[in-house]
Amino acid sequence: MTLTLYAHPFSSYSQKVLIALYENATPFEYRMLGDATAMAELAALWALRRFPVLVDSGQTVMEASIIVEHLDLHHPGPVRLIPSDARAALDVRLTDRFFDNYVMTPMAKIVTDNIRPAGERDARGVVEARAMLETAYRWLDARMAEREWASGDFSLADCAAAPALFYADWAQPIDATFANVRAYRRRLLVRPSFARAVDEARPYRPLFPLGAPDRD
Ligand SMILES: N[C@@H](CCC(=O)N[C@@H](CS)C(=O)NCC(=O)O)C(=O)O
Repeated sequence: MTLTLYAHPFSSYSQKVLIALYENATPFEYRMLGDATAMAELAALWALRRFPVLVDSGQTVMEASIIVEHLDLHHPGPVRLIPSDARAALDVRLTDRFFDNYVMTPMAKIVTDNIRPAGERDARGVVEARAMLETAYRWLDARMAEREWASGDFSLADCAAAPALFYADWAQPIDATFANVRAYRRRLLVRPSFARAVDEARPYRPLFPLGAPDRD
């Protein structure tokens, strides 16, 4: 076994990488975080202690997008997550940035604000995060009008989109007027790689700070 992944099933960025691994049935050792030993190992690997982190034959790889790129480069399978055409790859990377910066980040802002003590909350920041999500949904709805996946064939962009839209809809429900986004989210939910990640995370739903809705 050359690949070790430090991750947690309920973590959105962990799911982004798990989707990539499951898409290609790539074997790996799962170091489940939460366990004190695994947390100490993570801290030794990456000072910022953010996860997921991949260790490949002694090389530490951080940041979910870079891990997916690393997997596509060094452990490719039948599902190529970065297109070989450079122009198509650029659009995949742009779309990946869109999901991280404008869906995942505001979603996380809303969720983490809820964990703070009442006197330390950032009401204005949460209003801005909700507004950013609405703008992102609108942009994505137009983009997805005639697409099955976010950028060409199933790719890194969809690995990013799946957990981002999954949790964003719990934090700031995607309005029915954004029918293309809702349909895309449903397609992602039945994609076997993401369906598996969602199933593995089910036991942790009581941990969702806003209260996980009884669906999905
Ligand atoms: N930019 C990082 C973000 C990773 C991240 O924020 N992961 C969360 C879990 S989903 C985390 O490490 N949370 C622990 C913390 O914030 O201390 C990436 O793309 O991998």
